[in-house]
Order: sequence, then structure tokens, then C-alpha cells
Amino acid sequence: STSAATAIEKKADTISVLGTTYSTDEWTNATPTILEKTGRNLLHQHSHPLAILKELIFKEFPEFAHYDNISPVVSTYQNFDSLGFSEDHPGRSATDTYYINQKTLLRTHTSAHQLQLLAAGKQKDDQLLRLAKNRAAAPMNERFLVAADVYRRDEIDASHYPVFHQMEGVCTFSRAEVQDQLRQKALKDAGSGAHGAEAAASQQEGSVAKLSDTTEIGKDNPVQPEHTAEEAAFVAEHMKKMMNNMVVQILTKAVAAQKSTNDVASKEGRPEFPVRWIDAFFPFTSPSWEMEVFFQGEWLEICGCGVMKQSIMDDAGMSDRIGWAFGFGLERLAMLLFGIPDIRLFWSTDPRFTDQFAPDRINTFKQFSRHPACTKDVSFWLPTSDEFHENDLMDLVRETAGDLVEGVKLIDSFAHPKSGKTSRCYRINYCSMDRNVTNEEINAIQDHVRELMVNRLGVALR
Ligand code: FA5
Ligand code: MG
Repeated sequence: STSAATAIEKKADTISVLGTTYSTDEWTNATPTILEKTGRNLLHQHSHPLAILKELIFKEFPEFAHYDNISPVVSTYQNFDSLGFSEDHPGRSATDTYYINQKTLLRTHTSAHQLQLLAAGKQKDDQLLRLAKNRAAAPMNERFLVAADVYRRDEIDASHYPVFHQMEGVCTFSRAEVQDQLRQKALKDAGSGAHGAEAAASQQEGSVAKLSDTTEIGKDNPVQPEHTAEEAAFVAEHMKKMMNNMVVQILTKAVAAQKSTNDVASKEGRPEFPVRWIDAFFPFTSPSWEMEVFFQGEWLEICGCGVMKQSIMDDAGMSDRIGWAFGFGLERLAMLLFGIPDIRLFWSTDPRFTDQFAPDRINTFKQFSRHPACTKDVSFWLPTSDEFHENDLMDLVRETAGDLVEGVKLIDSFAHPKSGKTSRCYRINYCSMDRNVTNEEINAIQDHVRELMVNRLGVALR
């Protein structure tokens, strides 16, 4: 038969990532285009916007150990099992994750390092702890930040890229100390009649943002049976306050940089950044939230967070502690901070991009001329024997066109009334960030894409 599987070029027996060789198996799906990115080290180029943002966040958390040099190659256990992902969780699927082999993958999030870093204290794992930058932060496994590149098979558009960066934050407290503080607070409240909300509001005074809510924990977003409601609320409020302060500090700098363009809403001359917390679900936190910030007319999801699963603390040998964790998308924040309109620009080596930034400086990106786009549609019947996964198409286009592809969008889908076969049409937008493309050049790429779609994905072109 000419099924997709038989037509795939035979895989090499081994692949090399960052100087280490790994054996391949039927799970291997990391493409050369993706593997190339593991060596780019954007977080270590001091004038790169992502590196500038990373340093800015590190400075906001001086009491935390800082990591920015942990390898992206992790075990399936670290990325999923250690965090309580169920055996059949969709995130594990090879349609969403870049596998090196069944046991090894490119981390899909910085949470992959939570357990390992928490446990490093008890295990006196010096090799790991030595990677931390500010060794003064003590004890190093109780509060830490991890900035790193992460990899996901995902859609293609202006805010999604298969490689991006996250900043993990983890903060733990002695449960005995939390109980103590809660008791003292209860005594004080009983004495003065003050309300928690008022106390929280007064602490926000002088800040340019306001917390948009207090911590309400709903029944679909439960406190863990191991925790009391008061304990969980204490931890969640601490977390939200720290995250809010960090985002306000950063966005205030963005506004200062944009003062001339004056396109950010401000009241009495002071900018406001409404923040909201949307109930969310992660296997490794409960309750969980996504943080959204209102910026230039839209609510933007910038982060996931929550109270860490106590089972993770138990596995780390820290049952006597309770903690919170967050994971920020650095590109989302950097796009706000520097006014960068397209996520592909972070990977540009064009001096018209790279020369605009310098360490410790926040400035608004000046867009250089936009080059004309070239649009191609491709219509086809889905294979009847094999499954079709959109992310396979995304990877195939990315591999063939590189960063010339700006977006891939489904524009039509219908089932043939007689044959029952499904037809789809995708629109591929080609556009270079630094030059004009020719129609001939794009036609050649599109022909190659069409050919690979038939050979690899088993579709029938229309
Ligand atoms: C996570 O990755 C969780 N690990 C976050 C977390 C950490 C939750 C600790 C609880 C405790 P999520 O998949 O939502 O969650 O991604 C987090 C952030 O990464 C998103 O809010 C977004 O800002 C960013 N992000 C996600 N996918 C992409 C992408 N394809 N391109 C750019 N940024 C992305
Ligand atoms: Mg999310």
C-alpha cells in the first residue's frame, strides 16, 4: 500500500541533541528545524529582548535561586509523570510533543523541573544546584525561578511558535509558619474588626495597578484534601500579589518606553493594567488559575499558576511545606514590553531587529518595512485509512518553508454527501520578515509542500 507510514523517509537510528547521541524509536518526531533551535540560546544573548526580560524578572525575585541553563532534553517522567499527568493525557501525545524517543523528549514546559529542583535540597544534588546563578538565595530548593526554552507542536500564527520560552516560579512555606501567621491574623482581625479585603487594598496603595479580585475558591477549582481552605487562600494570595507586582513593574516600564506614542489607557496620568484570574486546570496544581492582563484593548493570557499538589511536595521529601508555582510565557510579556508584533521576530538575525536592543534597556521596537505576503491555498481529501493531525501539517510546512511561513489557517472543510470523504482547504501565508519574496520561489516551496503532504500525510490533493 502507499499509506503515509510506508512513504516516510527511513529514520536514522540515532539523533544528536546538544552534543549527546540518542537512539530513535517509533516515538521520534523532533524535526531538524526544531533540533537546530536547541542551540540558539536566546536567553543568553545579553541584548536579546528575551534575555533582557529574563534579567528583569530575576531582579524582581532576589530571594529566589535563579536557573537559566538547564538542558531542554528531559525524561518523559520529568515532563509528565512527576507532575501527575495521567497515562492518557493528550499533552503526552506525539501530535503535541517533540519526542527524541519514548523515554526522552524536548520539555514542553518549565514545570518539568519542579520536582527535580525541590528534591535537590534533600538529595544534596550539587551538580544541579551548582547551575543556580545567585547561590546566596537559601535554601536553594525552597524558592526558585527557572527560565528556559520549551518546545511544542502547535499551530502557526503571530503569537504561536513551536519553540518559546517560559519562566517557572516556585515558592514554598513551612506549613507550621503558615498556621502561625493565620492564627495571629485571626487574633488581629477579631481585635480590630478589619476585613481581609481592606487590608489587601491598603497594601496595594501607591501601586499603579489594583488587584482585580480577592481569592475566591470555587467548587470546580478545589482546595486539595491535604490543605485547609485558609492555608490554600494564604498561599494563593501571596502568589497573586507577587505575580501582580512583577507584571505591574514590567508593564510600567513598557509604558514609560511608549510615552511618546501615548496609546495606553491611563487615568489621571497613571497607567492601569487590569489583571484577572481565570479558573484553570493543571494536573500539578489545585486550585489553579490563568492570569490575564488587559493591554492595548485585549485580554492576554500570560501565565498559568496555582497551589502545588501536595503529592509533589511529598515526593520531594518536603511534606512539612506548602507552595505555589507559576509558569509565564516570556514571549507574550516581551511582545508587550518591547512592542514586538510577531513571535517569529525573536528568532531573527537581521541586524535591523537585533541592533534595536541593549542590556537593561526597555525601548519600543520600530517596525521595519513590512514585505508583501504571498498566499497559497491547498485543498485536499483527508486520508480514509490514516488519521490526519493538523500539527503534522504545521510541522511539514515549517520544515519546508522555515520562517518564511507566517501563518497556516483552515479556511474550509466539508464532507462529500455521497462518498462521505472530508475535504479541507488550508491557506498558507508566506512572508519574509527581511526581504521581498518572488512568486517563483514560493511556488517551488508550495509544490514541495504539496508533494510531502501526499507522501507523508497520505492526503489526496484536489
Ligand atoms: C503551562 O505550561 C504550565 N506549565 C504553567 C504552570 C506552571 C501552571 C506552574 C501551574 C503551575 P500553559 O500551557 O498554559 O501552561 O502555558 C503557559 C504560558 O505559556 C501561556 O500562558 C502562554 O503565555 C505561553 N504559551 C503557551 N503556548 C505558547 C506558544 N505556542 N507560543 C508562545 N507562548 C505560549
Ligand atoms: Mg494555557
